[in-house]
Amino acid sequence: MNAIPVRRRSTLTCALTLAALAVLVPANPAQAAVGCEVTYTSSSWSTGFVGNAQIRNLGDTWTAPTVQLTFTGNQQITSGWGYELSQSGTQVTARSMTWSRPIATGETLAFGFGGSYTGINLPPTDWRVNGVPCVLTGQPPAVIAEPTSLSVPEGHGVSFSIRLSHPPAQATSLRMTTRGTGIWASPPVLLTFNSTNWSTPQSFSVYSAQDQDTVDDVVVFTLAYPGYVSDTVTVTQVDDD
Ligand SMILES: [Ca+2]
Ligand SMILES: [Ca+2]
Repeated sequence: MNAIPVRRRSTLTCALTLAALAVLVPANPAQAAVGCEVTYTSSSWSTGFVGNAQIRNLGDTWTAPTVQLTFTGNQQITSGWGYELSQSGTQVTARSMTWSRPIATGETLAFGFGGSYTGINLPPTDWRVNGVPCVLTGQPPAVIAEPTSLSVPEGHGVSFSIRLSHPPAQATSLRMTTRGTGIWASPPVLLTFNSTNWSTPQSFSVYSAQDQDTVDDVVVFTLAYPGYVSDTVTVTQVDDD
């Protein structure tokens, strides 16, 4: 593994300097950038509701997009318009019709539905276009890591993925800082996002080295990108001593 050993922990805080020691930009396959921004409005009465979705394309042109959303309650769709709707459990899938026109960058697709519910009619969550999660309108651009919390046995490695919610104005590298305890190592990569690869998750791995203690050490990565809300990833060692 192409890794840089980091210092042994001294006291409570031991900053790990993992990033920016070397430059290695991974080659990304040519791939359409997928990004979407959702505006959802609804009106409901005692047992029924109508909902309208507008989804703006932040990435490359969609030719036949598939939209997914998830209800948090017992909402059941009984009618729909704009796109072809189907529901399985709490998940709704909206597929473009054969006559639906492509949605270019910056354009918006729209569909709506009527349905029934009992209890509280909360807005749907986990909106996705072609499987890629969307942001809600009004949300600021953000760094998105998945997962944001994970554990790793001592002597092993794990990885997490990083992408951006919105396309950047220019290509810039992610700034990664760490704090925590323990002995950790990571490849000396510099992750760069630009106008074409911003929505494609890039993988970053971290290795938990053997140590002599019995403590489940923790390292927290802060992932910063200029003009974007940072995200953090917490990695917890499962000590084997
Ligand atoms: Ca140990
Ligand atoms: Ca330990």
